[in-house]
Amino acid sequence: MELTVLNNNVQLKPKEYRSTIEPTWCPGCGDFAVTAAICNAFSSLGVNPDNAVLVSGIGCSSRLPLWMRSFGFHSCHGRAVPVAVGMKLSRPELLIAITIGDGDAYSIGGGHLPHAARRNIDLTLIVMDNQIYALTKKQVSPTSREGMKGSLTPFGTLDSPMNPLTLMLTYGATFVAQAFAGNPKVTGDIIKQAIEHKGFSFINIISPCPTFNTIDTFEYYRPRIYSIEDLHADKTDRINAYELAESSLDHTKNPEAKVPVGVFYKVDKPTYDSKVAVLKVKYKGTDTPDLKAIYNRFRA
Ligand SMILES: Cc1ncc(C[n+]2csc(CCOP(=O)(O)OP(=O)(O)O)c2C)c(N)n1
Ligand code: SF4
Repeated sequence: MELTVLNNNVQLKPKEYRSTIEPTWCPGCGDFAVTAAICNAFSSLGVNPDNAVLVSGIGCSSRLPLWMRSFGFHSCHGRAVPVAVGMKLSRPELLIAITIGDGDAYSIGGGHLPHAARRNIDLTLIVMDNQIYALTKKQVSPTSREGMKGSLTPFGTLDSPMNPLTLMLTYGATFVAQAFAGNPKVTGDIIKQAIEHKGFSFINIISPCPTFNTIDTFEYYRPRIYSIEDLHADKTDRINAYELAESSLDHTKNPEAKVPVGVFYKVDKPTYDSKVAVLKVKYKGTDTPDLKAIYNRFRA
């Protein structure tokens, strides 16, 4: 079964995807721009908000579904991906996107990523990467640069930052991209492509936290960001994708190095949810489970 929500064509303006609740983010937080980019993507795809679910974990960024008119699920820290997987497998016709932070995605929830990616479940994973644990007030995260001082690492972290792009390419994600919150138009377009992609799509969005990360700011990134679109036209070229992705962290050691944004990799592969649909038909399964029969199986 393939995604049907894109056919709804409801013609809402971007701001009509926003809920009536005012965001509680700090002024200047990159996550405002990510919200605007998601609204732009939904609007240009004609997504019906009644058929879209945003699943989050815990963190500043994970509050995002509250500000949106679509359905939302605020799950546990690190557990948004398995919650979204369960939703997609039971309701494959819905658009399901995950909106979480770098700590949530790459640390406590990191064990879920390889399996969601290798199964090619039709989900869109949007990570707001501020390179810090912001909600818990400045602990270093897996993407914090080496030497970053945090509330628990006053002399600077000894860890090296992980590279989420090379990781997701290795895990088998069929759509791998990076965006920058400082350019919401380009970010909206990448989110749109990710939603349209049938399979597991991943976007690392550099989304600065001006309150707790005063190094990796909008001002820091703006002159370093460059688009890979012109030099990387063949999105199925995994080796080139990998080399470009690998260069994404060079700037932490070399002040001259640039930071690539755009779509690194995109290939078509059967989705897990479409395989489940085939299995259901083959073995005469149903979309309306008999809950009473299921409860009875587990009664003492
Ligand atoms: C199981 C569990 N462990 C730890 C916490 C504490 N906690 C809440 S949010 C958070 C970090 C959030 O950081 P990140 O995912 O990077 O999102 P940000 O706040 O930076 O957007 C932590 C450690 C928790 N809520 N639940
Ligand atoms: S603490 Fe940082 S990530 Fe959290 S709302 Fe404020 S600016 Fe945004």
